[in-house]
Amino acid sequence: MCKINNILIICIISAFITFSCSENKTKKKPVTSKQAKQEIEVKVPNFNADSAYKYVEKQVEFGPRVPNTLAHQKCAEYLVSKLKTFSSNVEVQKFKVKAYNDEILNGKNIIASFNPETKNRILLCAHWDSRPYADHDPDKNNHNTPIDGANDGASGVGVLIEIARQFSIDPPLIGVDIILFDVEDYGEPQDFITDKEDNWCLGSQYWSRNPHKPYYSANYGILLDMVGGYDPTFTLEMTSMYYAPDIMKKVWEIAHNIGYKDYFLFEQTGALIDDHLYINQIIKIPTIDIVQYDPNTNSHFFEHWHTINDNIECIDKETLKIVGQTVLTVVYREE
Ligand code: AHN
Ligand code: ZN
Repeated sequence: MCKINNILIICIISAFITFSCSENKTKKKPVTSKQAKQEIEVKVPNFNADSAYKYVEKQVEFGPRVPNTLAHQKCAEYLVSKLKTFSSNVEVQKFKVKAYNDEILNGKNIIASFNPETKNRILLCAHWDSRPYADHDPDKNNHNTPIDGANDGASGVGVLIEIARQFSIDPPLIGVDIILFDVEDYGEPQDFITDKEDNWCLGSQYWSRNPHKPYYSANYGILLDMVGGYDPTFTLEMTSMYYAPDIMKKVWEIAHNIGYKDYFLFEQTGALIDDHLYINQIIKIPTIDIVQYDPNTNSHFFEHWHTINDNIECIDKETLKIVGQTVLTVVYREE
């Protein structure tokens, strides 16, 4: 009797232990591999804004990077040699295009690839040329003066070079192509309107028709334009929303997730003609534009847009950090 009782008690206890253990297991939230990657494995590098700022400063020191000038040529050499220190796959795509005024411009799209063999890739881009005319300057006498383009041009490129540096230290899982487009900003001046269509973004139009690799594709693209100004807000620009609403949502949510909700607003604003338009239309890679929106200016761009004051003083390191850290997080959260 006593023996049976003992065995019974042991059975009951062990059944209880087994039950509570298995209950414990089922109570735990199942962790999908995607979650595990995001919460445990994924370490996103720290974007260094001082480093990005130096890359912006260096570009501006060449002077205005206007196509067919020496400063433009020198800056191209600098960008190529800098990117070569971070990637063994750097290509220069040379091309000639006709501007709105029939001038022939010598352009160079500069491309740095990471994990070039994988088909699972994303595209990050910005334009590296600067505008030949400060045609929105309050002083009409400056309308023919070329601009430094510290924010309009150099800021996006500075962020992308810092991202390339981070990739060289800690390679991402996904393939990435960084493309620095040329001849974005040689469009018709506001006091010389022509009937020539599509006269902006000539470098990205060229690349979209002649990608650096035959049958090139990417899952999606992110364009950075004017990402260094003070007091920035980035809104849901309509061209991006038309062609790539899911990417927009993903990027904005990640920005909120890492603490930048005050800068990335879920507010729709007007459609822009920018490099992403042609990438969407011609090569059909869904591409968004992260571009500062300022409700207080006529242009809705930053205050010194296309003026002689778009110089290094326009650049806030904090803004470079906000955008750079967001884009880095997007890349490292991809599988
Ligand atoms: C136009 O003004 C046509 N597009 C804005 C794109 C741009 C100019 N981005 C920088 N400069
Ligand atoms: Zn511009």
